[in-house]
Amino acid sequence: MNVQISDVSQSNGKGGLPKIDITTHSSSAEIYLHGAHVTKFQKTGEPPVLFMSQSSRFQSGSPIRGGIPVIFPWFGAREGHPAHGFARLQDWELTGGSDVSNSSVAVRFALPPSDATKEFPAFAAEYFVTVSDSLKCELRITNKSQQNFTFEDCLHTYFQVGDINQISVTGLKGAAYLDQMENFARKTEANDQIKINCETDRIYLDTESTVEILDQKLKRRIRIAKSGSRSTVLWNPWIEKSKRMPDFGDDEFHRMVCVESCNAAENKRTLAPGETSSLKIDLSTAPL
Ligand code: TA6
Repeated sequence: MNVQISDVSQSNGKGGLPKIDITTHSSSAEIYLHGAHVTKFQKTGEPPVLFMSQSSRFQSGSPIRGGIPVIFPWFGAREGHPAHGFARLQDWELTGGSDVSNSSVAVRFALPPSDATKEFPAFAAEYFVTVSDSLKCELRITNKSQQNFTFEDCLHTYFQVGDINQISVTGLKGAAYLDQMENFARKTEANDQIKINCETDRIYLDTESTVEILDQKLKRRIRIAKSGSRSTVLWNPWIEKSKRMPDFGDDEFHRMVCVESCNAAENKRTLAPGETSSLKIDLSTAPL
């Protein structure tokens, strides 16, 4: 990694995996090359924005549990393959970066070809992360083949909350969703403020809305703005699924919620030869 940017240091993190640490005058972030995985974003003087499991694995072939998993080229389960695609399991290359200003640092990653990528039409996958008083992430996929390329992509963000029982999620009222807890039954969101009090696993469809997490305990709102994303997934594993996840603490569901910005299920994407897609999120906080 020969990228030299002020405020960016490179080191070996957990499990000896290479990572970069970024500091700005108002925030700090941490990104592992494994999966180009943002594992930390925190504004100075505030609790972390991203949740990280204390039981996460940091090893080749395993996903990191928490932060922002980069999901591509499929979402969810796939017969004979790891769930959520291979992008989060591969080592990405740090290909560039710059001090956008004294309060913002941008870095860029690329997914190198591998045995896993060869099963798919030729593509280029690039990931851009900009750290400032907000966190902006962009996943760009370019179809380098001579055929259409259909895939799903998702920034599967884990957010830290003070207490799952004291949050609500807004911005999805009226959206259709597939309820994975009822065999993907199709429903419509009736609530302006969604409360979570059981295992929740929903793929909201055809929505480009900004979502907010209103956290009464931390007295904070987290705003998830997005573009190039037609689906939003809302997930909390609650009690029983938490116990079934070896890389997730039994009681960690109290302090996290996933709001994932995706193109999944019937919102999957198709790129014509030479076309490029862009999935962007902009994460920010404000006092409640
Ligand atoms: O995004 C929700 C979901 O698909 C859930 O069904 C749950 O499986 C979660 O992703 C985590 O998946 P993972 O493969 O990271 O354990």
